[in-house]
Amino acid sequence: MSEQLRPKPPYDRSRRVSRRRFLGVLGAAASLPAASALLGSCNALQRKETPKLGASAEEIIKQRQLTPEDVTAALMTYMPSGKYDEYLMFSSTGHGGQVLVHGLPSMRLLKVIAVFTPEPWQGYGYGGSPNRVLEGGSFRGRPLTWADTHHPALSETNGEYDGQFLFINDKANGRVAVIDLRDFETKQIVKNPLLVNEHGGCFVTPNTEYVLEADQYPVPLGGEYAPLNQYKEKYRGVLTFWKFDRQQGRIVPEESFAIETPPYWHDLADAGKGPSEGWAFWNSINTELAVPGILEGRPAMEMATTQRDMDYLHVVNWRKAEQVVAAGKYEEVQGFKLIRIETAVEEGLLYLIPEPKSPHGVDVTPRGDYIVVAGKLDPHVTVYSFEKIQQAIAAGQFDHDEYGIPILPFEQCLEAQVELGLGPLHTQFDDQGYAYTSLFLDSAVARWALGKPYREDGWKLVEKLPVHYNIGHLAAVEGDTAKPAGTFLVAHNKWSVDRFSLLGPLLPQNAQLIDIGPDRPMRLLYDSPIGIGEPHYAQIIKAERIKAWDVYPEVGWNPETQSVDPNAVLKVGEERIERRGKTVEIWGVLLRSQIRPDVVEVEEGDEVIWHLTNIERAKDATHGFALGGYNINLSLEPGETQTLRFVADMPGTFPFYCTEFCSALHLEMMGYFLVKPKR
Ligand code: CUK
Ligand code: CUA
Repeated sequence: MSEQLRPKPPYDRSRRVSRRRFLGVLGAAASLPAASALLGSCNALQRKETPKLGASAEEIIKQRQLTPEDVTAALMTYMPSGKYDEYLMFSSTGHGGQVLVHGLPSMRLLKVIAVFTPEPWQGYGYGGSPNRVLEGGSFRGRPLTWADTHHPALSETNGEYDGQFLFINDKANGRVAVIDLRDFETKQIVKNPLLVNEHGGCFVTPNTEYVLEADQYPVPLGGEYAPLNQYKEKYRGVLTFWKFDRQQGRIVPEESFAIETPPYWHDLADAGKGPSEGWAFWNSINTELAVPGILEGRPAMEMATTQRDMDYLHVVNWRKAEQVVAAGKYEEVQGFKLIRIETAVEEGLLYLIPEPKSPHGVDVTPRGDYIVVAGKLDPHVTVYSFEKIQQAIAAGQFDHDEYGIPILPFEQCLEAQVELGLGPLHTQFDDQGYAYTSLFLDSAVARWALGKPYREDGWKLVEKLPVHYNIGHLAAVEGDTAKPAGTFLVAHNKWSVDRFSLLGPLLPQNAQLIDIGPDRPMRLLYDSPIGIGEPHYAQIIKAERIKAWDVYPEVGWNPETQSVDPNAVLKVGEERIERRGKTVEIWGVLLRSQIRPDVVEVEEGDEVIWHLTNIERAKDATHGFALGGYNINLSLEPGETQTLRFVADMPGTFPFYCTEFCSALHLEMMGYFLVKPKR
């Protein structure tokens, strides 16, 4: 990366000058008092902001020197007590390994969904059935307790979010998780056996037939050892299509498949829709096929991977790939169906199109007619026409890369290039025919007009809004679906620098809410610090689409099977303890304010199987079950049954208790687990 293209720290001198100039322009345009009020609100960072108790609205506005824009922003985002947000935003947390759910426009954090990282409050990874979910994501038999989550993907029906499931990828370990949005719990983690590191996932096909996932940093298939001087021959990229069974709510690895590619690094992906349904698109970088090796005298990867002016957009006909697999033209590698490069070429299901230098995001327009690529080292977005791609395929005039994959002529597939600014990354859409692209180096959101059939005044930049700072992804309401809603957009900024109270050198990210309503310039409404991990992508859904349970449908519900558990205890008085040789099995219940049975005595070395059912039917009457010393903690939501299995290998006296303050006599909700030492 050249010096000029490095992200500028927002606090450096050049930025400060340009900000002052920005304020100067505003001051000239606006009336003098308005400009001084704006400057006042900048200085306000250091001033005490708490208004006098009992002050009127006018007094508060005056004392805090709020501008009319500030007041509008406050009124648009304020959520009175008891009122619900209209939208829900699901965002990744990067190497936090979980998913966040925020309400919009209030930007209130509503939930952290435990996905790849154990989370005690949700009883996730502390003895109950979620342990099996986490184990499903083991790496060659080794448990993993974190992930680098990047791209949440809501399930879709006809290209619109249906509110049923959420998928999210793990870049670090090559995994995908499935979350059921009836109870907002993670149900499955699958490990991709062909790759180690990935990035181009999760993206779903318009009816969620498949969840897309591809490598980022290639390895030999399955991650076996091969020295780096065999990169071209042995290392491979993998475009994966995970089959999703909506009825079961699970990915089916046996019905999934992958397509082998050269060891280009794959970046983001998107699935076609409308006319392009049945196709998928992946960006790539490092078509130079460079490998690291600074100590061996090789150039650093940031130099080596940016030599060529063009990389390759991968264009995949997945409907055809599906037929090729059905016809048996695949190999089993690591127990996974793989279409080899030669087969993919022969069958005409994989094409490349040159794309400008080191692209990052690829986003299909709402009608499925264009593919927008943003190249982080190119100030333009490049727009390809799906129709033109099809014509170029039909015309059959291809170059080939060194692996024999056809390359379609760039000019023949190109619809437009729009210059937006420095460091374009990701693009979203609204209902007015506008696209929104994040500009990492400019720290701005660019609003630009799509061409026909979206708008007459198409393919041009409309305006830019500064954000704070170094924006990565952005998310508009249903902004990557067939029917974007417009209204709001959230900028997921990587750096917050000076926006929040300083709490040590690890700073939060800054999610900024932006009004993208029609017929007016974009306006910044709200800064929301993200103190849990680093969101990359996010999706925003209309809240009404989600039909979550308030209590489990029946008493004794097992959230793993989504049905009544045969070991559930349905009534108080039916709890019991049985001993069979060295096994002690307990059927227990929890209710306000008892854990029954409340004394369990076993012998050291006994195997303990402990079924626990929360028999409550009242909303929010969750009970916890904590067993200190044994690393056990469950969260039992109303109606839920969980089963613990462990060996009582530590003699002693262990109180167990409820961890949720559920009633006035919550502290009395306890018992003793006694493990009698061997003599
Ligand atoms: S990536 Cu993070 S800012 Cu993984 Cu989608 Cu672009
Ligand atoms: Cu149940 Cu506290």
